[in-house]
Amino acid sequence: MAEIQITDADWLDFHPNPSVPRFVLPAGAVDAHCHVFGPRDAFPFAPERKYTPCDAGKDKLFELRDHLGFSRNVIVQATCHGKDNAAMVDACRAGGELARGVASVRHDISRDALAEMDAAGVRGVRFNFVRRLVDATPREHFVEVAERIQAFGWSIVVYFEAQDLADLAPFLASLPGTIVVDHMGRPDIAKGVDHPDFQRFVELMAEHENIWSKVTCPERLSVQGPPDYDDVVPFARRIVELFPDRVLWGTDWPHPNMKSHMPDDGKLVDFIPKIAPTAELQRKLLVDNPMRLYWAH
Ligand code: 0GY
Repeated sequence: MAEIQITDADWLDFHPNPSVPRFVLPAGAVDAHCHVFGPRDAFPFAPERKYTPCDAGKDKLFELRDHLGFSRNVIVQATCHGKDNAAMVDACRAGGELARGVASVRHDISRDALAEMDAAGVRGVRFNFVRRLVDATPREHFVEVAERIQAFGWSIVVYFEAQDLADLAPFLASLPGTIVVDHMGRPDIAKGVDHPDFQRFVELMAEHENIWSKVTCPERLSVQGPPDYDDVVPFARRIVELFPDRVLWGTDWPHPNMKSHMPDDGKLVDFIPKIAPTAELQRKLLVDNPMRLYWAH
């Protein structure tokens, strides 16, 4: 009998009516970090998941894209779907040229399976090191995946927490192709932007021109909280100003595992000009960089 999948009791649903942002996005802007969850009737969650979210399907995602003024989405496989990429791939197919995907795959995935995902719009894989989200993956499995995707010109997204950077840095530096770090490596905002931990992340990017960062998730990182998330601004702004050609931005809709509050996605868009204050920085962050990385073919 099919498992009945019940949303976690403490789950926070995405904002029901986000505001219209005051910041007008540049033409062709890309939401380069978002997810789809199910809907579970069509795309059940994975047995090995660590959380059971609300349904948040592609129709809602595309509605939000249009409401906020984005043109395109990069849909990142969420851990609640494990390595079953069906919901993400279905959303990519439905989005056509307006959507790209980042998958989570087994180390022994076949070339045909990669080719099928490539045809649907997938352009990368995600390596997740966050222990509350996934069981540990042997590093040699990640290396094997990294080698298999080279034929397709895909990039790698990595998700880890700040305390793991020192241990992970040599491994990340050894990976081929473009490596995109989720949410600036999740710095501890309370420590301040000049703390050695964040400096280590800045140095990693300075030393390795293939390492990019998503300057995302002020709502997750902020100690101060909504609606302005001003304490995260110095961190994101430093990365944008130092590495303007290697940064991406995304909503992180539907905001998995937010426990303190659910952000208003319109207010998140209003965060962008604080971290990318000029039209040129905004264009690179929102259009040029994601287009170069995810729409090259
Ligand atoms: C994010 C952050 C989280 C979750 C996931 O795939 C996921 O489950 O990425 C998190 O819980 O911090 O980027 O969506």
